[in-house]
Amino acid sequence: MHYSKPIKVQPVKTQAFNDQKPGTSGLRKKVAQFKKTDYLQNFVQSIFNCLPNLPGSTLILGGDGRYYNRESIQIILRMAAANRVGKVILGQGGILSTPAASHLIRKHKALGGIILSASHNPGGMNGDFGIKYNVSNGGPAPEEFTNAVYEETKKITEYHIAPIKGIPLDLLGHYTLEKMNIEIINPVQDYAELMKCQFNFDKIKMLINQDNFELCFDAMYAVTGPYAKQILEDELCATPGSVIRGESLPDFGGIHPDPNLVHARRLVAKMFDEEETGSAPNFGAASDGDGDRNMIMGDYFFVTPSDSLAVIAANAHLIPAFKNGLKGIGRSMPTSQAADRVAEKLGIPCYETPTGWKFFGNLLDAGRINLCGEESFGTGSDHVREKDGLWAVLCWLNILAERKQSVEDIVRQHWAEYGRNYYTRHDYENIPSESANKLIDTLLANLNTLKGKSFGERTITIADNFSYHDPVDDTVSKNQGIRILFDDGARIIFRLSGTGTEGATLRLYIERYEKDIQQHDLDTQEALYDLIEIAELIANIIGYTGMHEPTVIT
Ligand code: VG1
Ligand code: CO
Repeated sequence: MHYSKPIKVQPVKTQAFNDQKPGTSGLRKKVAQFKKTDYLQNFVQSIFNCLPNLPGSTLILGGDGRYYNRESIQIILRMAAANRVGKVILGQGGILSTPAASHLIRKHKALGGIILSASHNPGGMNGDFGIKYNVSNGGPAPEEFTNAVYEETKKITEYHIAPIKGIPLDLLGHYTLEKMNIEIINPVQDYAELMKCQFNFDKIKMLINQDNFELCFDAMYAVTGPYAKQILEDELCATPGSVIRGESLPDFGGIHPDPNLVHARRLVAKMFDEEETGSAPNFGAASDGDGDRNMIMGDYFFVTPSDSLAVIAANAHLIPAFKNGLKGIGRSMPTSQAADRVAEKLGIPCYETPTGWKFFGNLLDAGRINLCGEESFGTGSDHVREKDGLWAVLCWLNILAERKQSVEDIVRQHWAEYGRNYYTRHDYENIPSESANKLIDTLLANLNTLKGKSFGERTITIADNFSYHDPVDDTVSKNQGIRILFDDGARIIFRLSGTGTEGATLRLYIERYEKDIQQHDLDTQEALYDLIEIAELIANIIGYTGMHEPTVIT
């Protein structure tokens, strides 16, 4: 491992922590943990120790603005200076959405970037904080790198930090810290420019400005507020106030900045006209803490993220971003197979990767895919190497502008053509880790006995622990979730979350395909009821968790 020579500063002695293993998307812990003496410093130095080309390099730095963002930025700047980084490009106020940071890394051909975020996890003094490193393609560091960082955190004995005062984070311009240059930039500008090249802004503007078109974007008091206001309200001329909860607050106003039907309550109430005003907006969307997730809604209608991916794929020819056609689609393993059907019809490949955006990076870089998504409200393309909330919203607006139909009509026609993949995810949050591990271990031990078992008219054809072989670099990632596949295409998947900070979260993903158009109007939970029961029979969730209901259903 390479250690960059510090500038004339005495290194600070430190004790290693044993809990700095990055999860699905970087290191996430309670704020209190991150505030422990040297906790952040150890992790940052461990990243730096794994970067042989650090001296003289350019790094991008910013976060979602949550509590502890500003303090962390000052610490990281001083450490970067002491580790002889050449230049840091920083979002004003320490702000950068995750997709904006990804874009800046690519635009400036930076060595990489440090993003401070715990994404959809709650913020504030008692909430969560997080940090992750993105590599030079703009994407999350691959497992090989995060594993190396983890190894480093376990043996670190010292770190380097320049003994200098903080710099003003709110003033645009150029600064110097020791010999390191710092450029503070407008966090929205470059991203907004990128969006203009991806979509037909003129057509979207015409749509948005029709008298009978109303739009509502819920920024959930998180990072996308300023991005959405500039792009949707200032540039696309949506009525001021179309962006709700648009101020970025360090505690996200006390809410859980997770764009789903449970947490984006304000948007859901509007879209289902719960106040009985007589009409709901025609298009609704929400994003998460760091701006990489999206939820899409029509009036009185919710689009599942898996369907959203499939609809975008089927309509890609209408979107300038895909003017050269779709090369291939990527979806995470638990994401529904709706996109596979579109890929099949288009005659392009569909890749199934483990959960987490880092697994799409190689496929995007190699030009094998240019559209990808996850069931967890994540959609993106090769314009950056992260999922991108506002980008997905603009995809939908572009499709609506071209097709001149409602969101619901577009989705229903999609089902009519391709069939409907009924899909749900049940989360059991905050289970004692021991119980969650027992549940998974027992399931794993019983996998061999499941193949061939029949439940009603269905028979299990495959029961395994998903392992991914990356076709680009041949790396193998094991233990990526338990799959129970049935002969009719239905699936039950179990995995433990890798982003939580308290206890364990069990995710149960359930899907079945319905070709018959007469059966496309069922309630999702009812449509999947028998599979939900089979999942309980197979895994004894109630027995292990003591929970009779999931905490969140999406
Ligand atoms: C969750 C989602 C996963 C997503 C990850 C990061 O991970 O399920 O699809 O990539 O969050 O998204 P897990 O391990 O908790 O299931 V974000 O917006 O939190 O960066
Ligand atoms: Co996120």
